[in-house]
Amino acid sequence: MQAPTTRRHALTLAAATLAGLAAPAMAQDNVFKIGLILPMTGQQATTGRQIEAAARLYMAQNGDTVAGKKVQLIVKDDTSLPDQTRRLAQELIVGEKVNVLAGMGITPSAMAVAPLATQSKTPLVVMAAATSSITEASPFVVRTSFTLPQASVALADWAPANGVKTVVSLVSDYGPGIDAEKFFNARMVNNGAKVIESLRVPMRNPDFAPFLQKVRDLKPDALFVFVPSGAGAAVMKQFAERGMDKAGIRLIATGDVTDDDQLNDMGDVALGVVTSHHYSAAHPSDMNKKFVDAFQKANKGLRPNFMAVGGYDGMRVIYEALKSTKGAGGGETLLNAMKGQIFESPRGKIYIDAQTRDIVQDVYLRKVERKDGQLWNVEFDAVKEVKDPGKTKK
Ligand code: VNL
Repeated sequence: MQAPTTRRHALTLAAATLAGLAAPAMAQDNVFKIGLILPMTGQQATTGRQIEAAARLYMAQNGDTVAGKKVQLIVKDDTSLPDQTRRLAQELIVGEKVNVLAGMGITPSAMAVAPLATQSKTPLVVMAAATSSITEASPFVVRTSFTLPQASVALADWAPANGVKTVVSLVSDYGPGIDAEKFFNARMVNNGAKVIESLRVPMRNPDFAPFLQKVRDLKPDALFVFVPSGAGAAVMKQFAERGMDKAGIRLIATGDVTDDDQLNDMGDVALGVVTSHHYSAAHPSDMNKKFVDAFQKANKGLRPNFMAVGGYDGMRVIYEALKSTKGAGGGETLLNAMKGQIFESPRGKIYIDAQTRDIVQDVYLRKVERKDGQLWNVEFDAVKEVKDPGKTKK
């Protein structure tokens, strides 16, 4: 009679111990963690500020309980140093056991984290970085920003048809700049224009002056520029200071240069600059008007830029994947639910190509105009459903 009691006691104890152990695990189970790694300080800080603000706006508008799980956003500052990005991603995967990694302000950061996403089977939602090859660095990458080939080609079709027969390109000397140079220049040549020179300027602490002087001497019809978000105002200022516009050289660029985060402070020199890009805060849709209003209200009047929209849509992709999998399943299940999503974004209709995991979207031609005392990228044409040309070469 002794034994069963003891055994029952032992069983009860074991059950209690198990329950005790299980309690925190259960709590964990009801939390869905998003590790958002961004440059919140340093040269790319505006990108981090824009994306974090957009992610928080999305959560404020859509709640933080999805499919019965509490969504927790963990924001980490990598100061845009890829070694930091990698270290933080490691900590988030191993320590925090995040369900998703997101953010990635610049290409080197995304490239540093891609192998960790693969090893740990953690979906990596790239919200900013825009070199074509990033989606090929890991099968767990999904992109909601854009690619430079995608943004550049439309401008290279527009320019020769609008008086630009000779061009010099000037790009930041790393992934996205090299993509922009390659695809813009090749398309210009294909369209019968002449590329006089291809210039590359260091990505960190660039001094544009000597390059602009060189462009002045070469006297092309236009200068084509790509620099990452945050560096456009400096280019614009030095372009004016060197009297390039007065020398009859037109500035054309990807929309990274007439970045909505800075555009309004650039002054008259920006007027008339034609760019191609996937998002303008002036995009005339109801959804975008609501997005811009809500973003500005929540952020002391800050105007959202293309980084913000990448962050906002990235959160949408994560939320909908969680919903459609009903909160069950690990990285691979979640990843599959991100592929093929199609929806209206503040930028227009977009989808995540199920094969490439890259974004397909309209690319707009825009011209800087003053309206109600403010500078805007006003869209005047659109190329529909552009797939990344960087991937169709194979
Ligand atoms: C990148 C591309 C970064 C475009 C950017 O801004 C940008 C990148 C920080 O892939 O590093 O506008």
